[in-house]
Formats: sequence, C-alpha cells, structure tokens
Amino acid sequence: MYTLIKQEGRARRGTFTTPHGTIQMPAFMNVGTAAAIKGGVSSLDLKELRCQVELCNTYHLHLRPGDDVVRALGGLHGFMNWEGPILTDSGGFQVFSLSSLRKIREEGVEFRSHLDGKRIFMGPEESMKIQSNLGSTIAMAFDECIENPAEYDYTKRSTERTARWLRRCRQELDRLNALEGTLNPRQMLFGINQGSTYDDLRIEHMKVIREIPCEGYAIGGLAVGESAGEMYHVIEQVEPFMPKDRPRYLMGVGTPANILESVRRGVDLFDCVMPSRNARHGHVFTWEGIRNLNNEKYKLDPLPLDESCQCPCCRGFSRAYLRHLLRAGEMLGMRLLVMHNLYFYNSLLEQIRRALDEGRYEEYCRRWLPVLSTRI
Ligand code: PRF
Ligand code: ZN
Repeated sequence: MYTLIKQEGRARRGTFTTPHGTIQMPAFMNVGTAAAIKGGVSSLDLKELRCQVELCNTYHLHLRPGDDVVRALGGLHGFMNWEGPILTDSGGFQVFSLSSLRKIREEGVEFRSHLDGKRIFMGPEESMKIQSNLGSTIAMAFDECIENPAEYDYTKRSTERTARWLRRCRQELDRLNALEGTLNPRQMLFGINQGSTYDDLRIEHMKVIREIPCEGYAIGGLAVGESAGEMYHVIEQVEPFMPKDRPRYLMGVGTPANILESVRRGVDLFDCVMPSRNARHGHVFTWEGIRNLNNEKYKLDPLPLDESCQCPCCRGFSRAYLRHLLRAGEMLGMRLLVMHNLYFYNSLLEQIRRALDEGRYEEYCRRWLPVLSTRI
C-alpha cells in the first residue's frame, strides 16, 4: 500500500508497505542482477550501505542457476540471505538487450540464451511463473522495451501488445498467488508504460494499463537512446495519468541529476547499474562532484574519497591506497569503491526524502544539481 505523506509541486514523499517491510520513498534499488551485487558486495553489506530494496533479474536467474533451484532454497530471500523487499525485473528488457535471434509474437518472445545459445521461449505466463518461483516482493510485467528512436507504427503495435501482455500477467500472477505452496502468495505486480517518445502513444498506453489493477506502475522504454530532455518530457506527459495512490518507478535511471529531476516530476522509485558499474571503472560519486580515481593526481593523496562520507570505504582508506588497489587489479579495490558509490546513492535518496519532509526540495535541487554533475 502506498501512502502519500507530503507533496512539493509534483515531487512526492511517501511510504510503500510490502510483505517484506516498508519502503521509504523516493527510493533507490540496489541492482543485484544475478542475485549478487557486482564487486563482491553481500546482502549483509547492503544493510550497512543503507539499502532498502534489492533488484534481481528474471532472465539471468532463469538461465543460471534456474528459478527451480532458487525456489528449492527458499526463493531469493533465502538464497541471498536478504530479508527486505526484492523487486525482480521481468526479462522483458534483458531478452531485448542481451539475447540473440529474437522472434517476437503475440504469445511471447523466442530467443537464444547469451550464455550457451540454447533456445528459450518467454511470454507473460513464463515470466510470472519464474518470478513466482523466485518469490520476489514485486514482480514486473513482461513488456517489450523498444530502443529510441523508434518508428511510430511499430511503437503503436508494440505498446498495444505490451498492454495485452499485462492483462495476461495479472491473470497468471493471480492464479499462481492462489496456488497451494506458493513461496510468496502476496507477490505484487507492477505494470510498465511504453510508447517511445510519442506523447499520444505514451498517454493512451497509460490510460489502458491503469485500468488493469496493479500495485504500482513503471515508466519503461526511457534512457534507451533519447536525450535527457526528451526523457523528462515523457515523464511530464505521462505522470498526470498515473494513479496517485500507487508508486511510480522509472526503470534503469540514472545519474544523480536524473534522479533529482525525475523526483521533481513525480517519480518515486529508481534502479540503475551506474553506481556499481562506474565504481568498477574507478569513477566515484562525491559531494564535491565525480572523481576519477585513475587520475595521477591521487597517487600520493592521503584523504578518503569523500571527507564527509561515513561509508565503510571512507572510514580509513586513502585515495592513494584505493587507486593502487584498482591499478593492481585487487578485488578489494572494486569492493570498497562499489560500497562507497552505493552508500552515496542511498544517502542521496535519504537527503531527498529529508528535503521533501522539510518542504525544501526545490532549494535542495538548486544547491546540489550543479555540484553532482561536476567532474573534479
Ligand atoms: N522494461 C523492463 N525493464 C527495464 C526497462 C524497460 O523498459 C528499462 C528501460 N530503461 C530498464 N529496465 N522490463
Ligand atoms: Zn564513502
């Protein structure tokens, strides 16, 4: 259940109660695609990093180790040793971005695994069955994510099909939730809005899917080739048609600036590989701007990554030491940097919530937007 606590313009401060705990929103989900955060960060670490929700992937876990294996070990919660909320993406996005030889039909998508080339079919029912076996808190609808720019006619046919797929997802998840022995009989479903950058298709699709009862609604098909300006425009167009009493999730977004701008436009939930992926390349987010630790100027630098940061990495490790670990290819280097960046994102969302609580979100944006995108 979503409860709106406070609003500033379109920006929303709320809570979302799930069977695995209450999520303070706006929130950032930490991405553990294959039931692990890349960089050697465990579920126990995530608690220390102030993470609220983990995100895992239907496509990856179905291919390896198999959702039957995860189910046998108590679902994702038991498997990963994480008690909090977990959201699973449906496979809709990964099938289109990772697999080869896709054939898309009304029933679903036939594709070849990116691991071994094996032929696999996934449609709405298959995706719901896998996510039910994974026992996640929130299952995502099976959709088609089209890259931008996309042709109008194709986008129209695709979004109509994605709406029909959502109806099938709802029906199948209701059936699975009612079965005896289901891991999480209260598994929630989020519908996904598509429509590329076409205002009329986006709005029409949103009007259709909001009639299919879901516990939340996502905006998909963004951050896939269009400019940031176009992305904000789509959010502004669609947001007025999204239910006020359900969380809104912007999938796969984004930079700290993208998050501030999207919260401003009414988004409640985010996920992105950026903090962990950038950390693995030595790019770290700080409250002074973005640092590239590969830079020679850090060779003898005794200071922590961010002097104001309370994360496990900044409590005692110097920039010089971290730079050395990274260059020597030591696992510890990546682990510490990923921990810092995740802590930074989770703290950023905490600060956003506090600013909303205190009615000074616009002021917060004015203060931090210029800093957060500066390279130092
Ligand atoms: N659909 C799904 N997952 C996603 C996306 C989408 O459109 C995106 C787009 N940025 C990221 N992850 N199912
Ligand atoms: Zn830190």
